[in-house]
Amino acid sequence: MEKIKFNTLARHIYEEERKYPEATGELSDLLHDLSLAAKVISLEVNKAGLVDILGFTGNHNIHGEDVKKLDVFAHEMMIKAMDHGGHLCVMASEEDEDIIHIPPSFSIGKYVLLFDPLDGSSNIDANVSIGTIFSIYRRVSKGDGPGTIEDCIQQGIKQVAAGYIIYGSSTIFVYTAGKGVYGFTLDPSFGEFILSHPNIKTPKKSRIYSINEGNYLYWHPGLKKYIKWLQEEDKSTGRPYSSRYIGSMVADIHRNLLYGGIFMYPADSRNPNGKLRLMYECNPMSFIVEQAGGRSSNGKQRLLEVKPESLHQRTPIFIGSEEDVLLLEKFIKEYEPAAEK
Ligand code: AHM
Ligand code: MG
Repeated sequence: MEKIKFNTLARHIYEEERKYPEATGELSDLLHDLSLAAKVISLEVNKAGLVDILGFTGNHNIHGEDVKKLDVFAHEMMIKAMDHGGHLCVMASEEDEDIIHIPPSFSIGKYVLLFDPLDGSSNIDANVSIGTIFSIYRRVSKGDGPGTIEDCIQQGIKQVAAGYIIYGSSTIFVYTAGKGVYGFTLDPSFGEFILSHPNIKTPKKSRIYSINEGNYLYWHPGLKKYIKWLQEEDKSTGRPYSSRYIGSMVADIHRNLLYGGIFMYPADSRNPNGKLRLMYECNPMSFIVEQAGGRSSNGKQRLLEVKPESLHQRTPIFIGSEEDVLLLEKFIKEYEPAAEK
């Protein structure tokens, strides 16, 4: 097995930046600030199970201080860590209806940050993996004043960098700046993210599918056929596939990224736009998966090319090993109900 070079996230970012003489170092600073937020959120996530034992009640701890819900904590921590670096002109969070302005007292930068502070909310109290997702764009609005909604609603292909932090059996920071995907594991003893997954490449074909099958009844006929096909026995195509579904997008996609797999959150007859958010969840994960050699689609179109219309819009998503996603698209096309054709 090839030995991985001992490197920290901070040093890796610095080394990457030095390869490009035109780089200003601003993106590196942003990634560094994000890693700081990730460490604080990780600490808080790890303490979550102790809340009852330490006598925290309701919204207050034993000292009478406020105890915030973890997702609210993560949302506020991201803002606190990111608003004053001087590199952002505006932010947006899945937890906030409106865009988040940079306070007038802080200088305004040329980048835009979108994030889902803590994804997988239904798993928070069960000690199951959850994650933070982020996405970085360049500002497109004119001038050097505060950024606008226009800066936040850009096509996924315009992303400059994207990443996620998974809080699982260990905390891992995975990011891409368009030159491959790198993963760093947090060493809790000295608080550094250490390079653990250099240049991640996802298998082109897998034997794993991830979807909430409880919604089967409401699916598109093509999706029903596809899942049934995956469950049939045929050695030559590696079937039947195994099913793995955690219900935390970050955790499901992280596993599939490493071992291969297709993750799906489709539209269905009850939720015609699916569940997951284009700007906060699907675009950043699509950028990462594509950079690792995978594919991401809304069933009909490459997800990163979808033109967004609103900040919180939802989209169906099929993402992971390229051959699996291509085949799914074929099934969707072939079994399209006449009304949709
Ligand atoms: P959240 O933003 O409220 O946490 O919801 C997003 C999560 C994803 O992490 C996950 O893939 C999906 O919701 C699971 O949904 P379901 O419980 O419907 O299967
Ligand atoms: Mg979410």
